[in-house]
Amino acid sequence: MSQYNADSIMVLEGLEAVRRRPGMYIGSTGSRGLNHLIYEIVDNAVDEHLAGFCTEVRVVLEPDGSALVEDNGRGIPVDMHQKGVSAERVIFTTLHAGGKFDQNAYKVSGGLHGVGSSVVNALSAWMKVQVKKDGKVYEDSYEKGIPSTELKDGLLPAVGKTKETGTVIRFLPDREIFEQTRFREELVRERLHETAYLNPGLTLRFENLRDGKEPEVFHEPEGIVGYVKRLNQGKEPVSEIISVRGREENIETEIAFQFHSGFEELILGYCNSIHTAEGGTHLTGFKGKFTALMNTYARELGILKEKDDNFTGADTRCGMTAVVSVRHPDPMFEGQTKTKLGNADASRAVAAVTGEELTLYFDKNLDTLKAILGKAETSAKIRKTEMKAKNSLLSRQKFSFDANGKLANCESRDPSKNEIFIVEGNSAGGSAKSARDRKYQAILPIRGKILNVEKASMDKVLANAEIKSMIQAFGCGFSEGYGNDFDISKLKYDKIIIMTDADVDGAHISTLLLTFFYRFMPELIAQGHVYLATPPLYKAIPKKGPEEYLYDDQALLQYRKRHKNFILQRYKGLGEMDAQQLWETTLNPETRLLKRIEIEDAAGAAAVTEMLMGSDVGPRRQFIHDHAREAQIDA
Ligand code: TSJ
Repeated sequence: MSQYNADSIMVLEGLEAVRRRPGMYIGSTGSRGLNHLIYEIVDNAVDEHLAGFCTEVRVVLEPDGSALVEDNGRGIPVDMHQKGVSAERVIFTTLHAGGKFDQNAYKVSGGLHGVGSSVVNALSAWMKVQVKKDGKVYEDSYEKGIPSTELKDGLLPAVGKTKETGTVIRFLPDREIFEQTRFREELVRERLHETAYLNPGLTLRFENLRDGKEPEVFHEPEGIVGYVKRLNQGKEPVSEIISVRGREENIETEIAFQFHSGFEELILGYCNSIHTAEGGTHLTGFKGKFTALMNTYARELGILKEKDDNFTGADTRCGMTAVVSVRHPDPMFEGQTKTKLGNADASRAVAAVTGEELTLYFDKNLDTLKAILGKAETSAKIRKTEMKAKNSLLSRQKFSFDANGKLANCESRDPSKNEIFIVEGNSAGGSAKSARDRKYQAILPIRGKILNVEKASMDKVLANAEIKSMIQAFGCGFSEGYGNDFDISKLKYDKIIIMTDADVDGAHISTLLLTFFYRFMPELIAQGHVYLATPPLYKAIPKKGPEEYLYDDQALLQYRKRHKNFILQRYKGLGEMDAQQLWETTLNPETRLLKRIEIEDAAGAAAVTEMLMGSDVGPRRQFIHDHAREAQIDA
């Protein structure tokens, strides 16, 4: 029997390899990897669109947990391919079969992408393929990647007639492989919408029959211009949306960008409609040329004088939101997650289009050019002020001898054993000072609202008294991002413990502190030095037996089940506890509960801070109120 020839053995070995180490092919077996299966299949339809033969794609999340993906392309080839097997079979059972069939000029392939339908097939409990072409409907099916439909002379059986063409794939992810088999609706939706922006001629339909929601249609005829419009929603524009395109070295480049009144830079890169999260050559080409162009114009216009330094790249992109999309016939994806474009020709092509097309644009739109250069000037000014403030603080620090009177330091000089508690409020600070273990525990009380560092410029941040005393106490300096003025080896404490009341203000202060660490000392968090103290919410005093501290409402619920007769004392703030109680509940390393802050927590805090600092005070108060308790409980 030809079933047992060398080819089918290779196929089986391939499938087995995928099932043995699925992470190698789809990144993970969690919900990211699971969703990846859908994208992997959809990408094939996008390829067909890029080849010029497909205008619609439909994705359905079915009630039984399977997914359906359908396009109106030419239909996967079903004719005899090699050694008596239909081409369709080869595509779905051979690893990396894609390339052999793709005559498309641009394909969504390389790296994690385009690992192919055979991988999805191998990781599915079942897969059903329907191909409509040449007036016929063909069907095939698989279980765990192994064919379960019998071929007739190596060809797929035709099950009906049709005038349409296209491909329909249905598959159910295998529960034996995935920890999680529920597709994440919002992620699928977001991805399809993104695909619509990058392929303005394509219509993508999305239906979630699982949860019985209304079908959605993503069609974005404005393309990446529409994408930039959406990204800048709610921001105050400083320029119109500028869009340019061009073709160089067989690479198509399309760029859209707009400046807003803020300071953030957001540049999204795509190659063949794959988001290049790690950036790459297309972005370096764009940025490099844009910086050079802006500096040339700034000198021509006399905005920069002969003695002035050039604007930095970051200056010229201050407040820029951009989408850079290239179509490359043979993309190379590199980097940790294979999302960094590596082709050197993409850098040259994007730079050429940027230079030529933007020169044409700015020569005609002087006002826009001046507005953009104005932003670069502001950025350069802030940068210089910040540098001065930073230098003066750093040099002062070297000579100042604990200028901060409020810090109650510990006696030990062994950083690996020392802890510093940052305590909100003076009364709590007072009892913490008497309650602590003087040998290893330092107390730094902070008062009032520390400055919001998310929005403030660096010189304002550093002028803030609370921040200054923190930087001084820690001893390791600071820098924006992972810069080199920060030296973690000089850190004087192994644990930095934030201790605030379990109320609205407390939650706000810990959010602001985390935002500060995230922005100026991210390594502290990354290396696990930052913690939240979790003082109890209640003390339960039973008729008989010992008193017990309860740290959250869950604990109270449990306690109620075990005890009928007790008095419940509710702590409103740290200041309510006496020194002994504070020691027992919050300071004593033997009995306390600490929550280590992960970098994601801090990033979340920074994002929350960003949101809270909008101009509307109403929802901000509400948000703090709604989440204050929760922030303490999961601590
Ligand atoms: F729809 C879909 F997303 F589920 C899906 C569509 C899934 C997969 C695995 C493939 C496709 C698909 C493939 N849609 N359209 C095609 N087209 C081809 O494979 C094709 C058809 C004809 C020719 C030709 O040269 O005649 C070449 C190719 C590559």
